[in-house]
Amino acid sequence: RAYSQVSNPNKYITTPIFYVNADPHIGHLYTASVADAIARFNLLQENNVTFTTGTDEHGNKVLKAADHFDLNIDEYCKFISHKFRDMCDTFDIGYSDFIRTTDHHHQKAVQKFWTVLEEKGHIYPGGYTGWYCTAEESYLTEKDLVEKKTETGETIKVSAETGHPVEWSIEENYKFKLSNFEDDLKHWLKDVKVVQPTNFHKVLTHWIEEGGCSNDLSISRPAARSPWGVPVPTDASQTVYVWLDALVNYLSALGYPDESYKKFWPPTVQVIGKDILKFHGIYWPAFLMAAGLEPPKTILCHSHWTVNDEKMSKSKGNVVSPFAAGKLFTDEGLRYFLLRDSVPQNDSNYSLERVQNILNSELADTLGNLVSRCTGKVVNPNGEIPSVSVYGKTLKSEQAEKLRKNIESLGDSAKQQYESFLIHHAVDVVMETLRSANQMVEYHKPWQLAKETENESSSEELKAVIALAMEAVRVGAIALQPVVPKLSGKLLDSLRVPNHARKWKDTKPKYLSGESKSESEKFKNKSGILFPKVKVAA
Ligand code: ME8
Repeated sequence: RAYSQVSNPNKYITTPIFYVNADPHIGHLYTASVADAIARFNLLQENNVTFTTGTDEHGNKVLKAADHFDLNIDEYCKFISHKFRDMCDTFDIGYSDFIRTTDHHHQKAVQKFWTVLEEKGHIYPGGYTGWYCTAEESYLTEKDLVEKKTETGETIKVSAETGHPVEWSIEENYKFKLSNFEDDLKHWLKDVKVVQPTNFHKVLTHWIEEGGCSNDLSISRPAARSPWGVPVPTDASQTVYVWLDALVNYLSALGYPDESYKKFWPPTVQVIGKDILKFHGIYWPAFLMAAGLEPPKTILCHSHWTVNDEKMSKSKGNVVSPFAAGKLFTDEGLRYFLLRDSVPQNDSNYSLERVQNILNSELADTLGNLVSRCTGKVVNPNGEIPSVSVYGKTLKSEQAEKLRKNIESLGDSAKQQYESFLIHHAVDVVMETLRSANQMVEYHKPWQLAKETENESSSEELKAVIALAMEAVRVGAIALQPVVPKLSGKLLDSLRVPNHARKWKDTKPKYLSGESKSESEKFKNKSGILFPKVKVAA
């Protein structure tokens, strides 16, 4: 699984590591798919890519979950961690390393990182009295809380953001001098590119202006209350705060403290959800600056998926399992939908009807029909793909002109969209080209030309139509590899595009490349339907 190419730029892409207190859902798959698409796009650019994901396994929340299932904590963590890994494998999330915070080398890395912070004078013993939210593993201040009536009529305080209850807590612990890093953080945030899209950059800037780092941060818990964690190296009566533990995964996944981590440091893109922006946009860069390390180049923060316009939650019972959804829509279909029907800055909505409409209109109709129109029995009984170097420029219709323009600009336009993390727009660029190819086919009516093959000009026109439409499919399939690697692979196999000719530079149309006029090819798997129509919603 390791991706490696010699002497090209090194890129490090990460996902958050997921809590093992519950099963994976489509939100987790979405984050992993966004990061995977970015990693794959970088591979197509022939960069050296390391891409990591994994599971976050310490903390009271996880202990409680193991208890609930009456399982030994190690067994429990392994069991759920395996489900996340299984999700990654099922949906082609091509990680180079899957890190677990219970891994021995990770725990050693956390202790090393702690020691560096301590030696540099950023940690001091302190105490904390205040509200603690176990579900968020976070201390909250009065202004983060609202009151709520329970079923028994009792009034309790809950987190305003998540609705989870808080408890009053008095404890001794170690603190990190977060307040010392306010100016450095502001300086880091001066470059708006470090947190994208800009609405989330604004949220962070606002937090800091509102005093978000004026209080120091508790970074350990008494082991008596929080036994499931990494022991503080200099004080076994304390365990490291789960968020510090978890954030260090981005270093330990690269081998830290072994010097080899430097090859990929700092992270190129760290993909996260909006729920963990504060941890990645304030605590994480502050910890890194304190340790003398460079903060990430870009944090890509996305919004959330709702289900039928409601927030996904266990209590509502509307949590969508990626495995179940993958059975309804195929693995590639689900991945396509999640990446295609979302924008990072706003929430997106999952409904059976919506998935069905998108998949049927784009994968089955626009893409699938184009392929079957050009390879069907009547139009193309021998399954030929006529040489596009010969026929690419021969059609003179307006529709063919427009299609050629689309094909020629596809590589640059889609690249720009991927580079701006607007994956849905990259898909738009491809779909636009495929729709234009369908219009060209409708105009030239190959099914009629096929009846007139004794007429030489009809026969040549037929070959040109098929060649140009298939060129649109080839270029589109290369550009869609980050989104649907398997489906694109299948198409490129059918078109007999060799593996070494599937890089981004190969999106250049062949009829422009001046390479020697190639022979016709035979389409492979010509009888198979590319993407069967879905029928699950009324
Ligand atoms: O926060 N829509 O883990 P977690 C889209 N362990 N994405 C969603 C989502 C939704 N409805 N719900 C969750 C943790 N996510 C920590 C992270 S990293 C050092 C430690 C995604 O299992 C989104 O990426 O609660 C969110 O940030 C992440 O899952 C939270 O996963």
